[in-house]
Amino acid sequence: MKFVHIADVHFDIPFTILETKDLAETRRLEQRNSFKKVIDYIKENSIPYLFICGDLYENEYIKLSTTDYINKLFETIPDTKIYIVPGNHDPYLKNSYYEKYNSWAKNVTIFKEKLEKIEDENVCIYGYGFEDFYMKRFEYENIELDKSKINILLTHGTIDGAREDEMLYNPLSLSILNNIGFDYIALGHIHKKIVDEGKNIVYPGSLISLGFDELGEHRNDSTEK
Ligand SMILES: [Mn+2]
Repeated sequence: MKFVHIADVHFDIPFTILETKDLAETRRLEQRNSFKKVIDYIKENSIPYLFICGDLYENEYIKLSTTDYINKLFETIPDTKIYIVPGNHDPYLKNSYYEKYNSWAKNVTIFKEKLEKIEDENVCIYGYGFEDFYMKRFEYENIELDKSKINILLTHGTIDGAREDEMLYNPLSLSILNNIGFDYIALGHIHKKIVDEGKNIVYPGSLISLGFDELGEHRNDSTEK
């Protein structure tokens, strides 16, 4: 199957690290353009699924105009099913745009904190996300997969975190996840691209560099499995 997996777009982040408001505004335009490139890629290649694994926007700063921009792009790929798991910067709060924006495109599904399973032909998509700025240990050990299907987990969190603060962001255990046996685990939270040894647990990294600690290439690969 073909899908595109992105995370950590952080729409409308203020970019206060940049010296002038003009520079920050320019960077936010680049942020929009890079997202549009992803959508254009999906359109040109008829990719059936888009997974957005948290921190699509900044809850505190996201503007209605930006939400409209995102949603209009979603509407340009009506044949692509878009699955969003909210992260710690865009939790599914009451009055968040996830909750209050009532024109989300028909092809968009937004997960909440309760694990949901969506069956679609030969694929089972499992997802859960943040409903607040923090999420402690989530019970996922007992998930039993139908191995005759392709099983994908979407979430936003920390794999094998050790520090106390990491435990506040949906801590996940690599060995437990490996035991469950998902074919692909689409994550967000870490802004650097990380692919585990089995090549099926992936942080795509932020879409564009959001700070001077995120330099280097940021690529939008599509994955075929
Ligand atoms: Mn993030």
